[in-house]
Amino acid sequence: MNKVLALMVCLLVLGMSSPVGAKEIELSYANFPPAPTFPCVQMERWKTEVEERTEGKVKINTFPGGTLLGAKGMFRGVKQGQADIGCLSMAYQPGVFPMTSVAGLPVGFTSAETSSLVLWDLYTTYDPDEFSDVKVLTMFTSAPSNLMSKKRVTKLEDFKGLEIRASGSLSRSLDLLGATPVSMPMPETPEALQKGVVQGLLSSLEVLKDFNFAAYCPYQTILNLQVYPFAVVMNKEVWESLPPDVQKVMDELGREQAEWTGVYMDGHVEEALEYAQDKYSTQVDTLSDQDMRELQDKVSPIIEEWKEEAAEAGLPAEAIYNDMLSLKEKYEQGNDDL
Ligand code: DTR
Repeated sequence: MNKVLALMVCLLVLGMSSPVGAKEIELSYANFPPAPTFPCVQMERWKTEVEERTEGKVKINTFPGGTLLGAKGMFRGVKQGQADIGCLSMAYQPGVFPMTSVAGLPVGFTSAETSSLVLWDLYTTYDPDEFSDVKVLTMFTSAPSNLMSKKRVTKLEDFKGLEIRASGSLSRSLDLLGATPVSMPMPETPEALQKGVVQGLLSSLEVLKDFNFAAYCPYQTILNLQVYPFAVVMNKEVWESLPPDVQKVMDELGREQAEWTGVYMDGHVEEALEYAQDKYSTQVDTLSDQDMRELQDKVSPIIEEWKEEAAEAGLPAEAIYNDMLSLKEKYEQGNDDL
């Protein structure tokens, strides 16, 4: 009798896990930072849009906080099929993305909306080999990077010897400014700050709120340094297995998602600055015009270094760079139809 009962329970449980009208397609989406941060906020928005626009045909299971794949293993993990979709920061793997890393050069982007659209346009124009093993679903960038620090920095000289966390070409900027860069992905930064391994970080300022860095970094200095490029990629075989109507929904979302994320990011930076000032009375400094010009001069070798590396990788470096500058100007003037 007991066996019969157990069997009935088993059948019931099995039946419940695949109810009538179950989603036809389930996809996993891995992300490396914690759920409240902007890469994950954009992930949830994309999930909702895809689920709605495919009328329930597709279900996306999201895994924030490195629960499925971490920052550095993201690209490989998606290619190997450990996750169907993954969100990666190109700056965490120097040398792997010679073309799209152009968007991480110090050219003075002032908004994530502009830089995200520029990155997406450059990617779709040049269709670089670096992403040929995956399907790219969207790209976007963080907002311009500024300093958050335990020590007040009001002039270029103050950078000397400061140990600051960054990644990719932002670490190189710190080098050129005389600071001591400590490279690590964002999720490792809270511990490094708490333990005093670093005295601050270079990033977009929304992390003052999303990681509560305002509690450790009472000083911010506006530098408008590089943005960090991101890509959302899907395992190629999984992409090829999707029906055309689902592919169409995802393709149509590519540029829209880039823009949405940029707009969200810009607004969220403002919110985080207000939060930091209200809750922790943080102080925002700017450098003198003279120091800002000098800063631009000091970091400019990064552009030449990128051009050399891109040319070595067989890319039309000058053309890509010049296209980036014209696209930047176009979007800064709010002219989308050029
Ligand atoms: N600034 C880059 C990218 C970045 C900005 N905000 C977040 C939040 C979570 C992860 C990454 C980022 C960086 O420092 O990695």
